[in-house]
Amino acid sequence: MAETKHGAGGRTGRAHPLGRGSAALAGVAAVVAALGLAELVAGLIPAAPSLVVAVGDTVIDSVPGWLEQWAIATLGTADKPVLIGGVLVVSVLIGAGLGVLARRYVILAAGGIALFATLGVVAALADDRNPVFLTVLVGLLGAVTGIAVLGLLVVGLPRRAVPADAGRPAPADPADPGTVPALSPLDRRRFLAVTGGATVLGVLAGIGGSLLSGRERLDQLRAAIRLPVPARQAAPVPAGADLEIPGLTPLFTPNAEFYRIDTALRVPTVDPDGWQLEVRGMVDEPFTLTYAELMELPHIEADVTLACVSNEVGGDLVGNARWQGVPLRALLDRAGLQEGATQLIGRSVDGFTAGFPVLTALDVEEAMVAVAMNGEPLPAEHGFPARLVVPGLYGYVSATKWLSAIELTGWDVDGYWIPRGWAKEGPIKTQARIDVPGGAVAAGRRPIAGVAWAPTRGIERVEVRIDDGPWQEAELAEPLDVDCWRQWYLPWEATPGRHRIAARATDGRGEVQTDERTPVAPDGASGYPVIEVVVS
Ligand SMILES: Nc1nc2c(c(=O)[nH]1)N[C@H]1C(S)=C(S)[C@@H](COP(=O)(O)O)O[C@H]1N2
Ligand SMILES: [Mo]
Repeated sequence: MAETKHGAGGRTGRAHPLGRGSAALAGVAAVVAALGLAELVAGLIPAAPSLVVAVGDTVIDSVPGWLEQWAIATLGTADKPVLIGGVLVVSVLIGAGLGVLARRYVILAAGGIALFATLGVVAALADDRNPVFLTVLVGLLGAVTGIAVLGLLVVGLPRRAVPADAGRPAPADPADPGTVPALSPLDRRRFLAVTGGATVLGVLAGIGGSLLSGRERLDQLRAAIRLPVPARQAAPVPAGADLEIPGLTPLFTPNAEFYRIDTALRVPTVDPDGWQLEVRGMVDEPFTLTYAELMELPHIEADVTLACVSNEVGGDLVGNARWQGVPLRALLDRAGLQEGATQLIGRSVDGFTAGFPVLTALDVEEAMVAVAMNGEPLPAEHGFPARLVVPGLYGYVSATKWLSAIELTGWDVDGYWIPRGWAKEGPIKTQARIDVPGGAVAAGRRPIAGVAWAPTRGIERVEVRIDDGPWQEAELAEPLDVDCWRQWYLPWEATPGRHRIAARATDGRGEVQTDERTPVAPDGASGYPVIEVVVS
């Protein structure tokens, strides 16, 4: 218990119980906790600014032009994370310095934290879109948190609040009769716990806050967008296209339930105002479109079922939506294809690429740069502000989200997944899926129902086999479009016992889906879907 004898550190004139290294750690913990809390509040309250981003913006605005150009040229799209990282590193170093300072001059160190927060507030207020009250609130919360953590770690707790060691009463301090403010430093174990805890919580709060704030802002932007009326609208949905059988997949998959597959660790949040789509490569006239320009071109609407090559037989990595956007053919006509331009590569803001035959883009009228999904601007997860949708091709070769460029190349260039062992070409295989009944049911009349898809070819027939019985033809829902899945059902008199139900689809060209079972790699799973049903 030697530490407690020192009372409030420097006051006694003896060496401070915290070493320089520990004090520096305490300062880092204080700054990380302060920044983390400030970021979290900024993320939770949409109008509240991120002070870290504000400081970063100020740095961009104040560095000389040549330095900024150099940063963009050498770092590319990584410039922003690098800048934010730089602000954080400097902050942590300042924290360490303030921690060491606090061993002797705790009030000065607290003032340093307050000054540090003030700088953030001043930087944010330089942007007059940031409301004064919320900006000051964020700064204040950060400063109070930082000072509290630093004070706790460097000065300690009020003596009474320090629990006695292992039940023994804390020994009285002869130098401290109890009339002076009684503070005592934390023991080593508590010091480490508080330092580590504040740092970890600060980091988590900061990550959470920055994730939230990006999304908040994006959702505000999306909500403000007005979609143009398409020049060519999708055909009205015929009565009877959706059988509305309980448990059966609806004809249109709501956006919130649409499967999501991508390599992005964090959903890219792309501001449409700064976004551009480049059409380049083997074309006569490369050009660039802003979001506003893309919205002014004639739009089409198309109902298209999208499927992932990783979808297992019977799996749910497939969905159907009404897409709106600009047909690829119009963009290619404008650019003028050069000889040898056999592949269209979609490039994403996050570096992802996917390529498919140019002929597909020319032949399939509904292949488009989509800006809307089921009547609203693309959700962030599904590629806002723009993505490719190409009927008939698996997403990994075609459906680039957060699209930044359309590149015309020869066939030798490979998209992201090709060197990773997936097939160069990815036409969607004809598939059926059984949705109902699921698992166990009571005996009686039960529909067997599901969906089947063969985008660009359509579905002509679905057959069902129960146990070792004959293939029976299912009823089909009214067709919506050859690019969409089609619902089907078969009335069934379920008898007690265990049953195996299989299904198979025939596409619009009369080809029955293959019975041959293949895994998803390299070009998509095949084989009939089979379910087991227990009837009681
Ligand atoms: N930028 C980007 N786009 C991408 C991907 C990706 O990883 N990154 N994955 C593709 C794959 S494999 C599929 S199946 C579809 C899925 O689209 P969804 O998430 O909107 O359903 O997006 C495609 N577009
Ligand atoms: Mo996929």
